[in-house]
Amino acid sequence: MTKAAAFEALTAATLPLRLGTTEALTSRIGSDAAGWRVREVGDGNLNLVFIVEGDRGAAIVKQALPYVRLVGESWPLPLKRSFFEYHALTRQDARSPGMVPRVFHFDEAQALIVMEYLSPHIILRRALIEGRQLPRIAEDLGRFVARTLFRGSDLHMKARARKDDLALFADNAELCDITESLVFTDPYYEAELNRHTSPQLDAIVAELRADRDLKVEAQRLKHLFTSCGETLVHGDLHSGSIMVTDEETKVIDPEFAFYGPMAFDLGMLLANFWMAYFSQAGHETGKDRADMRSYLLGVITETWSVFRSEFSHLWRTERTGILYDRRLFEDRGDSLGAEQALDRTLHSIWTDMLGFAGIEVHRRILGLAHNADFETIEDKELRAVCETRALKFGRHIAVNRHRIHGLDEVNALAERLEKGIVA
Ligand code: SR1
Ligand code: MG
Repeated sequence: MTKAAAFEALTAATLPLRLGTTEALTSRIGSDAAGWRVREVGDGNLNLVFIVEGDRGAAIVKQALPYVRLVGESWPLPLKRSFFEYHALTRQDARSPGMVPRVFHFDEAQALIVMEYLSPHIILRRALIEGRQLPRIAEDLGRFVARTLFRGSDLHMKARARKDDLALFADNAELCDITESLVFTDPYYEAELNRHTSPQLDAIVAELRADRDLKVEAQRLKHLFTSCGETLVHGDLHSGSIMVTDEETKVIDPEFAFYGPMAFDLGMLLANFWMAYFSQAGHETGKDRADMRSYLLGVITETWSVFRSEFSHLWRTERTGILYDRRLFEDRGDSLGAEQALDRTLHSIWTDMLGFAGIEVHRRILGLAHNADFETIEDKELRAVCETRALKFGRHIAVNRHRIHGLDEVNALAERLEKGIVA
């Protein structure tokens, strides 16, 4: 048996030499490796991403680094996240076909994945900052989340298969640890790597860190995150993990995948739409963004509604797992019982979704990993105004999540904060 070569990070210069005979690549982009054009374009926090163009096409080569790129070698991170990304992509593709990039090749020792180059797609976050209204995102993402969450759970899978997957993804502990610290804990105390717009936000940051109800709620949500292995979640479903054109939506980067709570992906996704909403005032150069703001609130409402209806459809047609056994309900003529159970399931996803969303908003303003929606607002005073509104919004939906009954109420709060009606 030949021994796998030791890991070595690629560079634009070494990539053609090292992958020039990889059939999965040469068969798609052409075998004249000396003529390949290679650009490193990774702008995420963790990995290297190369676009490789040959005379017959292009592909993406994504490689994990043994540390957190955003911070440097002082923060080691295992290469095996690439293994989890590969396995998550194959499962997402089976559960929601056409919604993730096609994978052509995986090399575990080199922690690299060769996959489809999505073009002319751009990162959704960038599109929303530019004020572009994408017609398909709510429908595509609502359906993607419903399908992946439902079909990765005990509602649908055979118990043995789900437990095998639960065990497989349990080893993604270091990436879970990032979320456990960066999302649920660090924002709420003076953690070393935190930063915020200062001095403008100093007072509200101190207030939030002294807010007992908020901290308890954040820890309850963390408890849910660590202990509720219901389904295979994407684990990092923000607008930087989505690529779009007007016609197509693709979900990328599932390296944080693990068995977690149903509501986590939805909470993160909707939080990023709400942050896009609150940041619009900072991108209003010349043209008013009122239309964009109402588009974003509409996207939130539609994403949730598509999610609900697709999840309900799957509940009625694909409930083949060990939960809410049909023999107890439909087979005995008690369809209403199955509907009652569906209502209760959706209600708890709703409540937890609000909590995760509120916490995600906070960590992007108070923690280490900020997002470009706010960061690209150059006027610090204006950025702080946008961030303050978002922080108050996040606090409200996290703490009051059990008393909030619908998106009309949540979006109305967002509008009042945006207009300065609520202090
Ligand atoms: C140290 S990693 C920081 C963040 O980047 C990723 O995209 C995740 O969102 C993570 O929390
Ligand atoms: Mg990522």
